[in-house]
Amino acid sequence: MPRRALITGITGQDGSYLAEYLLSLGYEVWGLVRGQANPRQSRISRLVSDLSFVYGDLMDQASLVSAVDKVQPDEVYNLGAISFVPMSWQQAELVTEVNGMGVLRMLEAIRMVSGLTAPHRGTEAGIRFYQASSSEMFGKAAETPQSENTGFHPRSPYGVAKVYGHFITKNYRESFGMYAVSGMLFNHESPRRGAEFVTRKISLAVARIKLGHQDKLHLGNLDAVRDWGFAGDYVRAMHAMLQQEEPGDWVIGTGAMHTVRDAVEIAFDHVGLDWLDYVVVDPDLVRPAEVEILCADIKRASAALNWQPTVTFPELMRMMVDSDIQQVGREHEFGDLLLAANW
Ligand code: NAP
Ligand code: G4F
Repeated sequence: MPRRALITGITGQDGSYLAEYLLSLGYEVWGLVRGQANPRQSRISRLVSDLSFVYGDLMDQASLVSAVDKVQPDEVYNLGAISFVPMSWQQAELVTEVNGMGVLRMLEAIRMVSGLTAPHRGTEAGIRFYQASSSEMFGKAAETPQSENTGFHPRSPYGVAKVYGHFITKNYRESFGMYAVSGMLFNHESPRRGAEFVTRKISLAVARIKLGHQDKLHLGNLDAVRDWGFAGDYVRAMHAMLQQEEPGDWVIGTGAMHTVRDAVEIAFDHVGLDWLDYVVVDPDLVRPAEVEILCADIKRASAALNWQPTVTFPELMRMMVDSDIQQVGREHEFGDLLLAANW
C-alpha cells in the first residue's frame, strides 16, 4: 500500500513543491482545499489529476475531523496559514485563529479520529503530524545564528500565533504521545512565491522594468537580514523530519545571511541594470516592529536528517528573475500578482 499524506495549504508555494515531492516518492497525496477555491486555477493546476482533494478550513473544526476521517492519512503536513507577516497587524485576530488555533484544531482532529485519550507510543503507530513553524518565532533573537535551543521573541501577531502553534504541537506530543514535529523553517522562496514577499516583489519588478512595463520599485527596510533558501529543498526536510524514529523540533535554513539590498543588487545586476536608478525607499512599507536579522544554525538538521540546501541565494534570485522574465510576457495572467506587488 502506498503511504498516504494529507497536506493543508496545498495550493501555496510549499504545498505545491511538497505535493510534487511526495508523488515522486510514490505517496497517495490528498490536499485540503477551502470552500470554492479551485485547485485547477492555482499553483498545483498541473498536478490536479495526480492528487485527491477534500474540503476543509483551519477555521472549522468539524471540517478537519471529517477530512482526517475520510483520508485516514499516515502523515499530515499542516502548511495552511495566512503567511504574509504585514497582514497580521491588519487582521491580527484572523491570523491568530488560522495560524494559532488552526494548529490546535488539526491536532484535535487527529486525536479524535485516532481515538487518543491517553498517552500511547505515537512513534510506533498513528498519524504523524508536521507543523509549519517559522523563524519569525525567533524575532528579536538574543543570539545569531538561531538553533533549536534559541529562545523566542516574536515581533508580529503572525510570529506570536506561530509560537502558539509550535508549543501546542510540542504539548500534544508530550500529552498524548503523538508523533508531532515542529519545523522551524527560515525564509524560502521560488518562482512560485507569492508576489507580496520581498524576493518575488523584486524579481517581478526587475523583469517588468527590463521589459519596459514598470519604472520604479518601492521597498521598505533594505537593511533587514534574512537567511533565504529554495523552497524545493525545504520540502525534502519536512518529509525527512517525519521519517525519524522520534519526533522533535528542527531548524532548517542555509546558514547564509543576506540583506534585502543584496537581493536587489543581485537581481538588477542579472539583467544588466543599476538598482540605484530604480529603487525607491518608501517609509510606508517599513513594519511597526521589524525582525532585523535571522540566520539558521543547521548543524543538528544536517547531521540527523542528512539534509543540505542545494541552491545558493544568488542562484535563487537569478532563477526567480529568469522565470519572471518568461512570465511577464503573459501579463494578462498576472493581474492579481501585480496588484499584490503594491504591498
Ligand atoms: P503560502 O504560499 O501563503 O500558502 C498558504 C496556504 O495556506 C495556501 O494554500 C492557502 O490556501 C492556505 N490557507 C490559508 N488560510 C487557510 C485556512 N483558513 N484554512 C486552510 N488553509 C488555509 O505559504 P507558504 O510560503 O507555502 O508557507 C507554507 C507554510 O509554511 C505556512 O504555514 C507559512 O506560515 C509557513 N512558513 C513559510 C515560510 C516561507 O518562507 N515560505 C517560512 C516559515 C514558515 P488558499 O489557496 O485557499 O488561500
Ligand atoms: O519577504 P518578506 O515579506 O518575508 P518575512 O516577513 O521575513 O516572512 C516570510 O518568512 C517567514 C520566515 O522567517 C515566514 F514565516 C513568513 O510566512 C514569510 O514567508 O520580508 C522579508 C524582509 C522583511 O524584513 C521586510 O521588512 O524584507 C523586508 N522588506 C523590505 N521591503 C520588505 C519590503 N518585505 C516586503 N514583503 N515588501 C517590501 O516592500
